[in-house]
Amino acid sequence: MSAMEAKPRVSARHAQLGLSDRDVLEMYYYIALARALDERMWVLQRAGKAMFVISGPGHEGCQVAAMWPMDKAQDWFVPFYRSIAACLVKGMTPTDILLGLFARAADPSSGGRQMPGHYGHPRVKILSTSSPVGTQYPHAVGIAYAARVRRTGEVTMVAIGDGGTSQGDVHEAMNWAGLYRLPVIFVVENNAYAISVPLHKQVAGGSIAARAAGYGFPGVVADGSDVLECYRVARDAYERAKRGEGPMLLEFQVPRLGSHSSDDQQERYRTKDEIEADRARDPLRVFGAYLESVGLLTDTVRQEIAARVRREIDQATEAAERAPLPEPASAARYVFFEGR
Ligand SMILES: Cc1ncc(C[n+]2csc(CCOP(=O)(O)OP(=O)(O)O)c2C)c(N)n1
Repeated sequence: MSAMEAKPRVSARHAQLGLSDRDVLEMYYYIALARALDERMWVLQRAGKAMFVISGPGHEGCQVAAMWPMDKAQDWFVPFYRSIAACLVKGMTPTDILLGLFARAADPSSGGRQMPGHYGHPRVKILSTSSPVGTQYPHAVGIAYAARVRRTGEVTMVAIGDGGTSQGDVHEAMNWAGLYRLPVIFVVENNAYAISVPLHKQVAGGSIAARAAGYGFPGVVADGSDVLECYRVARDAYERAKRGEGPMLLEFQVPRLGSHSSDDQQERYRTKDEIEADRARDPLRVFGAYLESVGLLTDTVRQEIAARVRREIDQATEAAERAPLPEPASAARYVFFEGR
């Protein structure tokens, strides 16, 4: 029996939330997997094998926690470019993600025709990502509206960054969802920057979550480094949506552990102290420390998870790199309507 299959023990916070030892170790595994995949993508970009990387170091904890209560087969997820961890929990594989990075024909997001970071996977109900930020909010509300009309019971979760909430689309979407009490969970991953623009230049009222009151549904703030707290609010939002009580806005305040993208250098507009302070809030470390404190993340378990993650990322890199590029003749496929 491997250490990860050890008999569940009852321990403080996570047990109170109804999470088993196995659940929290699995959550830690996904956070570690997303982080390792992220790091691998940067290495590949620096090695000249990928043209661009936009990833989410620091965002993984809240993403895994928010996706956890969802029904992975039935519900919908509408991601943004930092949603790697959420997409992994929802059902994308590291290979799927790297096929997109290398622009390979088998990339489930776009057949290798989108920029990296534009996740989508019809089979696992992840909607394709658009480049203009904010457009995903009305898309998500449209899906939630359809679910209501068709009485499917599906819940939709949509994610965005703090800067993206300045777009008009976001307000229209939340207004409509509030009016019709739609089964949609609005996630805002607030890392306090929109590229190099700090939060105080984007948000006059001081709070993103507070905006929800104006649309007639609750908005809550959670520390994005506190995986269990993020899980608690996400589960509340999910249960509320399932009961037909309408949307909820979850603002996760996350550390920003990297630059905006591989075309950016955050050291040019952030102080050393600020970057250091964010490092101390790294969800991988914070959640790891919690799991250690309750005796779950022993050295053996940590090594076992690290080895599993390394193996999966190595295999995914090899498979994706070997996969063929799309045919030149398919360049215009899906650009124009192809149905009847
Ligand atoms: C409508 C639109 N305007 C501008 C851009 C360029 N752009 C891409 S990401 C981004 C910053 C978004 O910041 P935020 O939503 O806070 O997310 P973060 O990248 O910080 O996680 C901008 C301005 C865009 N893609 N779409």
